[in-house]
Amino acid sequence: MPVASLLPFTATPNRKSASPTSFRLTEKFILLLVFSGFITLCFGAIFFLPDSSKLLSGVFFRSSSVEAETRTGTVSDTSTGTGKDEKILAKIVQESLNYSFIHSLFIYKAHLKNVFTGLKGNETKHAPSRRMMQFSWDNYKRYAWGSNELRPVSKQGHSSNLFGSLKGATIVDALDTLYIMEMYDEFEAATEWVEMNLDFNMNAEISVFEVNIRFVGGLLSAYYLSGKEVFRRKAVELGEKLLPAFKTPTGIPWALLNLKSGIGRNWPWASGGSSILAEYGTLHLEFMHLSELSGRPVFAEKVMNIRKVLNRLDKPQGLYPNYLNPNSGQWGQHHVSVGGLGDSFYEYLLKAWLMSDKTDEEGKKLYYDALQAIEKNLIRKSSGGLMYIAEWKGGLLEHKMGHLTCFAGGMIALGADGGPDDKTGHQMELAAEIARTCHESYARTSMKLGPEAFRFDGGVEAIATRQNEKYFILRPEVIETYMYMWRFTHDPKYRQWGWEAVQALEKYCRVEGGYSGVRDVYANTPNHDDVQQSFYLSETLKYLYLLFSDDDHLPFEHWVFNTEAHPLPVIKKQNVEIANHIK
Ligand code: DMJ
Repeated sequence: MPVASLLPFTATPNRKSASPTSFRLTEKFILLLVFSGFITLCFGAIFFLPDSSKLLSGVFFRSSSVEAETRTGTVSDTSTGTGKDEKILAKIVQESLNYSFIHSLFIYKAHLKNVFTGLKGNETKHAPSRRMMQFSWDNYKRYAWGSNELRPVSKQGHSSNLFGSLKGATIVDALDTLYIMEMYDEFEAATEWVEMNLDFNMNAEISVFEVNIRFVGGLLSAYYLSGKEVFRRKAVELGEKLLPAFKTPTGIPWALLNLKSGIGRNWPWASGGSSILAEYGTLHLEFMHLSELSGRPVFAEKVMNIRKVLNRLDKPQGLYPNYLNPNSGQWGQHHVSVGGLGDSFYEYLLKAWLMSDKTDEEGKKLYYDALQAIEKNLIRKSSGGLMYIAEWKGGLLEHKMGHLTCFAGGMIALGADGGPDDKTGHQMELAAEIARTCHESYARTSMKLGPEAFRFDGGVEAIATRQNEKYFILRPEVIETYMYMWRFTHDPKYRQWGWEAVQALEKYCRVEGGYSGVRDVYANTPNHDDVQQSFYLSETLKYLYLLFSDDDHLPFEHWVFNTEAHPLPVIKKQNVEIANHIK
């Protein structure tokens, strides 16, 4: 699909150019006219040139791969077969379409809207989360620039083994949040770092899932929001590096991959050498976009094959176990969870359907069937009336819900109006109940921040009983659900709950050098874990910002958020149809 047809969806009411040299209104209009003329000229040229269909397909459906060839040298020339001049013309037309005409048009429209309404955005509502972002970013920049994460208490860099020796996780994860919050100077600094320093050619063993959702997802969003070619190029380059992970007898990818040798393996703790559902099942959105942007079907093929393998397997009670052996293609232990190890697999079924402009019927069916099985087997109500999603171990329920599971309120709300048998009302109620339970898990602590896991047994409800489940690491899932619930209901309680979270974060997590997780949310004074997670900037603060934004800021009909809150544009049906027609 053409990048040009995706970029219009970047329009939001307050959007302005990320370029440091922005134009005045009249200059923009003149530019717009000049580009309109230029585009008309180019279209005329295209239609009157010999073999115009080839060139058209180059411009609209393959032009990204032209770029990839010239800039990375990694993509082979299987696409257009056009000559050098045609390629150059295609490239000029594409760039005019993508970055100048379309972008200017929408920036211009956004500006006009503000002129007419007299609004400069919702600065007052946005202000707290934006200030929090500024503080997190400034401290990361000051103390940990280039490291993966910041240690805000000891004021130094931090790296977990998820990224091997890859660098800059916070920078890549934060790019789109900076852009969305209109922190353009910071966005420029981050872009420069990516251009100069983001390198994947290293002997590093990384988590395929984490690198995909944070790095590939972050780069893709930064590309779609800003139109800067460097992000597209780096995303495709990294995607190529991840492909050897799929070299298993079934095509179910390894969890860990050495970027240099291409050798993969699974986590040693995972049931009998299994791959993890939430890891191999959370590649779909990014890989579909990699195919769109590179013109190479291989990425889409890899993730569609995962579905094929899953479709062949029997599902106990219609549920998906968390463990699957990539050699035998058989389930490992029958553990099922909508939290850790399972969560984003379900999220990506729904979002694959939404991101395909509702053409991916298989994704849709898989999601609603899975949700039905979850409702029947895992969702329960406590005696105190709290709805929760339990975990399932070989047929037995563990009455525990993770902070991670709280994302499900947002997911169920997002899918509520698409399911079979007109269950919208029922699913919205379910989503609201889960949001309420997760809010209770916050409200029942001293710090008003939620524990990592809370239980509904032994006489407690929505409370952590084990010491090693009482920590809070700045996770986003509860605020994420508030954001979705707010968008769909406009019930002010969701903003109120979000505001409570802002106050708690300020009181207990903010330290001199940034924001830190805490070890026990039931204690009266915080014991900081000294990590500012990169997902705090990419997810928690972004969802807070969107919770207090107007609904037309990244509207859901045009954008789908990956599991790390990186917005990816919906691939519009008409573009797919045009592409198929021309092919
Ligand atoms: C994020 O990296 C993603 O949301 C992932 O899907 C689950 N966990 C973290 C945040 O808690």
